[in-house]
Amino acid sequence: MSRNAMLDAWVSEVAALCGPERVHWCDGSKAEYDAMIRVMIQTGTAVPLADDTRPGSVLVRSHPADVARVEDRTYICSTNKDDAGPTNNWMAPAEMKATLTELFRGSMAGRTMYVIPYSMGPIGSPIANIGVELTDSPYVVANMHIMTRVGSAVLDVLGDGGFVRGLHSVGAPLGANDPDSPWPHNLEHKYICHFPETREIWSFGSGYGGNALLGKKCHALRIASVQARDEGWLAEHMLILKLTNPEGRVHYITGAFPSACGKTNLAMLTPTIPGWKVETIGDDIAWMKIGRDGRLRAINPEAGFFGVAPGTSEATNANAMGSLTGNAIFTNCAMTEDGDVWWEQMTDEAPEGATDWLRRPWSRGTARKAAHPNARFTVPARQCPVIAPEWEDPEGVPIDAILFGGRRTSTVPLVTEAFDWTHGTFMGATAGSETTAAAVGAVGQLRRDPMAMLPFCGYNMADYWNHWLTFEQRTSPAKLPRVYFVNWFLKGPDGKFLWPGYGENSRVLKWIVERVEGTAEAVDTPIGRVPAPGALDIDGLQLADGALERLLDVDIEGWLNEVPLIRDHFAKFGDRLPTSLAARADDLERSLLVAQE
Ligand code: GTP
Ligand code: SPV
Ligand code: MN
Repeated sequence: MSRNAMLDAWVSEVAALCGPERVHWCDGSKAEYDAMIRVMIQTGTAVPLADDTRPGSVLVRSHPADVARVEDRTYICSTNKDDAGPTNNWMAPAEMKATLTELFRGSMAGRTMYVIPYSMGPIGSPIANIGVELTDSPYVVANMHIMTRVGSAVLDVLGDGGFVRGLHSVGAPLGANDPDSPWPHNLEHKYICHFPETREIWSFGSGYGGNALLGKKCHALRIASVQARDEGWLAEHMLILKLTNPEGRVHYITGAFPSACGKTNLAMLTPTIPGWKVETIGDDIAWMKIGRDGRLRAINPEAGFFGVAPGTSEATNANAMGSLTGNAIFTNCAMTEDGDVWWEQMTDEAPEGATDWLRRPWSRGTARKAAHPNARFTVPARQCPVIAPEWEDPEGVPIDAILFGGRRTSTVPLVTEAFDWTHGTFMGATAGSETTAAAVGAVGQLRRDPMAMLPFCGYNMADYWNHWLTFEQRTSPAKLPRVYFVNWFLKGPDGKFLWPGYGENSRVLKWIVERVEGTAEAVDTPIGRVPAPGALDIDGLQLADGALERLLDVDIEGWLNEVPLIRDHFAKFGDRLPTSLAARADDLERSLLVAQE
């Protein structure tokens, strides 16, 4: 019981529908976290890792049919279909609730229903937003403990106020004598549904990541993007980093890259250029509001990292490795004989005698992958060796530059600066990227992923672009961040990356803040401003012959081929498309044709 009548009534109503054996109100304590881990060990969901290598940590292995977000099962159930827009699955709220009600009926039988009051953002801060997740998964409770601020203090702040309602069930009821399975889920039915007008989330059938940890993508992006539109701010799929130059001057940068396209890595990067320092504010989500000073300020609503494990190593992301020394939950990684986790590229040499994520014997040289490509770690943000001291500042940090990006093997140069805010919005709106293992489906297919929000925007994407465009009227344009497009993923004819990436990306960040400070040179091209010859610091960097030219080259033919793709993409939005974005497509084509002559 709480002091919130709406919450109590809702909990009773859901308990009556779902029929759990008992209801547990989460207090957010260490004892509660430990109890969740114990339950998972008992049911075979988790195995403890060796205490001398990763104290307080476990490995969890999911069912192979439940390993990533399910975009084709994700719905935005607004009253009007047009308010969900052409990029979202839609069903009328009443119809969807009727379907879901039957699925949820009795779905928690034999299980405990946990009531998780959580805060996105520091508890009690004016920018924080409260949600309550009801779930029958101890894995969700433990992960929510790390990823959000959970507990009784949230209820104190909530008082009798409103909150985002998140209902989650793995959809695997247990009969009286049924043994539990290591990864309960529902093979047949999966639904990740959002009711933006009533600020509700109903998620059924999956226990994995963004499908089940409802504070993350469902609340902090899909529902929050609608709240942000209504209240005049932005909820974005962005990392937030603090960059300090050798003279001690500080700049804050956000970056929107699609899932598994480099946010966590950039947020924790170890610069290769002397005297520069990066500290982390957030690695996945940014909420941004115009502050009293007229600047766009960003906070990280999360409290932990749910990061991609494969590819993470001392060489690529030492600060992620340094965050993972204990108190971590690893999901779908391999396990070594001495009780540690392992994943592809974690060490130069793969282990011998390991167990893969499907619990099969695995050893160095085995052809299949040891870890699932979307294997993840969950770890408290405060464990990051380079977490910025101000990472929980309720005022947020003032943003100097916003990056958009994606995986593009051709056409899109290493870095391009937008001419102005509208052009920056155009760059974000037309961003393309190759799909990754973060969502179920084909990998490596080029698709438009506007602002890296394609799977996360809770309303019509054209209205969302329009909302972005309004920021030029919300403050003086000079106070808005500059906008850049970056691409670490260009490949040469040999199929190898042209740019070394990771810590070397600090060279691009350096050019960007020097542009902000007005000291770096750029040249105008039809697609935006690129570094002038010599302006990008490549001191001490060994690049292949001709690589730099290719990285900074504006491929006029390639971009002329891109224009019809952009127009097709825009055409999907009919007359809801902001006219200023359509005009930018025309401008782009015109200047490309001039450049071609
Ligand atoms: P989500 O958590 O799914 O939102 O992903 P993310 O955007 O945080 O991506 P992350 O930083 O975890 O990187 C995903 C994959 O891209 C990892 O396998 C990285 O090793 C790889 N990656 C990240 N940065 C770079 C880079 O600069 N160059 C190259 N080639 N690969 C990179
Ligand atoms: C993403 O897919 O962008 C993630 C992982 O950050 S999940 O939480 O599963 O959405
Ligand atoms: Mn993400």
